[in-house]
Amino acid sequence: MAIQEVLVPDIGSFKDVEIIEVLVSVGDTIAVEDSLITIESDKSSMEIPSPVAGVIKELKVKVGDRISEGSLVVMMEVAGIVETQNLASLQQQPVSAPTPTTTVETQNLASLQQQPVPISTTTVETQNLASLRQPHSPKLDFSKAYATPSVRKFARELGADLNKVTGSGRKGRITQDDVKAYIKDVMSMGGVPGKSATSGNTLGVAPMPDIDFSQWGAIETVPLSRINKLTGEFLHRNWVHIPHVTQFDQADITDLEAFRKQLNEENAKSGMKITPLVFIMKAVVAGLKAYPRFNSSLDAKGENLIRKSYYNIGVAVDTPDGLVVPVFRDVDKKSIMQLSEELKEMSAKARDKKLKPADMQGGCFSISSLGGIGGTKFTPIVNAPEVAILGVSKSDIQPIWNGKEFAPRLMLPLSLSYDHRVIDGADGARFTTYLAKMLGDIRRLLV
Ligand code: CAO
Repeated sequence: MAIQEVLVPDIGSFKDVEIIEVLVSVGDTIAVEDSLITIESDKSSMEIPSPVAGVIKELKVKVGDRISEGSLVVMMEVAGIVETQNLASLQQQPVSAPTPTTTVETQNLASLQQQPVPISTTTVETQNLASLRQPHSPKLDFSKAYATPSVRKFARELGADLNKVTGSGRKGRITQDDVKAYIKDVMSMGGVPGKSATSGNTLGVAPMPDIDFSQWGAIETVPLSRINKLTGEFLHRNWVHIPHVTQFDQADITDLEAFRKQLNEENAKSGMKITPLVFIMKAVVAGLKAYPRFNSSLDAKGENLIRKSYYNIGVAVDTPDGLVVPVFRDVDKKSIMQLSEELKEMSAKARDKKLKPADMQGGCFSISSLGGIGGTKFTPIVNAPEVAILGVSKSDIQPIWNGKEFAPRLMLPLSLSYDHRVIDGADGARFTTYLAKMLGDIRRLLV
């Protein structure tokens, strides 16, 4: 038997913090990881566990004392000769390979370390997996993380970045289960052997915290509509999988607008209303013809481009239940009047929930027009498997320099988001420039 000092280990950003509870008494038999004291800073509290097993011989602290890393907590009688140590020193040892008996997750990680990690730039978490493969991972800085030393040690052994783990314990403390859940998430995405980085279903990041908002005031819980949920899932998937770039531009639609107004006056009796959107649909088709890469889809493996020789355009429609995107077929073969009629019908169907699944399939490119509402620009999310989407905002009169003077022109803001795996920045700019040219002089659509 030997008497050993038990010191406060690495407790991150906690320094000179108050002891609010002493959890052991002289004579208590303690196992490794049993909590000895609870400390509390102005932000949170933390239990300090024992790094060794033994019997408490003497308490060196009391409630109200202030401690920091290295402070003496108790004197402990331990079996055999054990050198004075604390968990902080353990953390400085090279990270050893996980033992096969720890947990299922640890075994998975061990196997992961022997596997090549698929090349991926999609998420930071994939880079973490790459670091897991190094036998001696560089020491991770967990100083800001709120976790006990044992959880810190556990995270270090697995190479998990505690700064990215959301704590589910008291006052947000990170538990061992939180670390396991985080590792599972990381493994369920791109870095897992046999699974490509683009086929994972999760982001590989810690889940969002479950917050009780009623603690700050009155709340009401409103379930999401089915459309909201489906759209949310779809948009989330596309946002994660597709490297987006948004190209902004504006088109001078002064002449187009004069023509549109004239058409509307001529058709006033019939009740037919033509909005700028149908001209934009036509201009987009001209753009797809001029730049066929925009009228393509990546195959599932991401190895081939599938080029389409048809021109079906999806238009996002805002409904009380959420966003839907009916597809207008063969836009290249339809007149402005036909498209206006169809737009009216489809929007009504969408708002009356009468769209069939087939009405929303087979699109080549989508348009999201917020021009009837307002705003200057936005970044729409690509509607996969399409590779680009055009956002349209509200036109307004701007002073445009015509070489001699500033002239008032009606300018239409365009926001083109595209999949950067398929479309280069130069082509993105060419496409919006082309659109602006077509919309600036719609006679060109006939050429
Ligand atoms: N600039 C200025 N005015 C515009 C305009 C623009 N870019 N686009 C439309 N307008 C005008 C129209 O001319 C019309 O004016 P009048 O009533 O004076 O004739 C008015 O705005 C309303 O147009 P609208 O929105 O009803 O018709 P639309 O053909 O432009 O759009 C539809 C139809 C279905 C696309 C639209 O109603 C809609 O739902 N938009 C929302 C789409 C959406 O939510 N996108 C976001 C998805 S991304 O999260």
